[in-house]
Amino acid sequence: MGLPTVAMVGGGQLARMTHQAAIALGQTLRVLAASPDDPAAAVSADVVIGSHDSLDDLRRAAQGAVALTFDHEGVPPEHLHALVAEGVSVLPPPTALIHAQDKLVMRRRLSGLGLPVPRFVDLSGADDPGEVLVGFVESCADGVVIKAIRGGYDGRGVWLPDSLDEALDVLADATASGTPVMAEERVAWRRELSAMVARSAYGQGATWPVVETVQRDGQCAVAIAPAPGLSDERAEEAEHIALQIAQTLGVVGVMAVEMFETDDGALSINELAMRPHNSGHWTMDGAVTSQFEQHLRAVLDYPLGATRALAPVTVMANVLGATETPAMSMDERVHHLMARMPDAHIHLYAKGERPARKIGHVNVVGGPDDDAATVRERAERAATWLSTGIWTDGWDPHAATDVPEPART
Ligand code: AIR
Repeated sequence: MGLPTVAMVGGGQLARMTHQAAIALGQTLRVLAASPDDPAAAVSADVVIGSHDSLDDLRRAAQGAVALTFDHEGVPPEHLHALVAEGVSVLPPPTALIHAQDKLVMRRRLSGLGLPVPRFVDLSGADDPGEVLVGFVESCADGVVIKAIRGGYDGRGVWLPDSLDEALDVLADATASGTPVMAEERVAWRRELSAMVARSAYGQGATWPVVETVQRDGQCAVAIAPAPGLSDERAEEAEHIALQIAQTLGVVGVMAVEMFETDDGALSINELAMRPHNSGHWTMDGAVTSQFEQHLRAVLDYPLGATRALAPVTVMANVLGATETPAMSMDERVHHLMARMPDAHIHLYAKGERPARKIGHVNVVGGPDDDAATVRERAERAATWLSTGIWTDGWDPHAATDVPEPART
């Protein structure tokens, strides 16, 4: 049909769900995957097996594709600059992507733009980083966070020392392992928010409603869309910040701007992710256009899709691999969930069930009279069931005689 091919670096769940969106547009997503068993490699007909660390493998993936884009940010920036020099359309461009790869570059840029970020210091370039850290800790009333400047995600590479001694220990360990780190002032926050935005190559921008995210053990566990009780003013401010960052940095594709709502009701930017993001999974069932289709539209320079929510509330809950894999098969767990909650949208990634690994998510789209707490409880109950084979409300699928919740229309 002459439709374009987009190549994505990485074969994880984000690539798998982007491929799902590509199918609807008559396309095949080409994926650069480490193994044919990777979630996206298992479903795409156009797979390049290789490493995101190899310039040659990246070149093979980009060959003949309209754009090269990402399902994770762990790609060496120098390779991406080399590809751009060879004429590959790398989107988001490496000059934008670096702000999602390097926390120090990001902090410097955003604070330079006058955007709300916590105070920070670089501990990687200082002659005596210990002295810099001591001075900084003393100036931070609520303590500090130490972060690896590059490479961390899902809570990896982030440390929350509770005393000056602990902070110095973290610094000593990082120095010993050759990990460049920075320190930030700990933000006193009441909840976490995420503003998802898309920007096309042409420069069109669109934001989805701002969501509240709940993190557990450094990982996103739940997203509630829209963020309950967020004032219109704050929501607009968050969306405006996301659009401004996308525009100013020249982002092409989707981006998540993770923020804190501080104790005094202000916003503070935490992290940027320049790819489809966990906090946008709700859009697959709860918004007119999903983040995955939007990412393709943006990198292909198609007009962007509408981002309106389809319901007053949608909740996404992650399915994580359990500490102990349940005796009941996933097939049987799915069967029971479908029987009990016919309106739950199940998304599984065909990944091995390792403890705490993201293996799927459930979206529950609320009805007109549902409140966020009720929808959240149902989404989390469904996700925990798929993870562990345990119903958090004590329901026994084999002993139960009560009638399952009816399908809603
Ligand atoms: N991912 C990328 N950055 C953060 C996350 N969660 C997604 C990508 C990547 C996959 O997680 O889709 O390919 C890797 O998951 P895992 O469980 O193999 O570490």
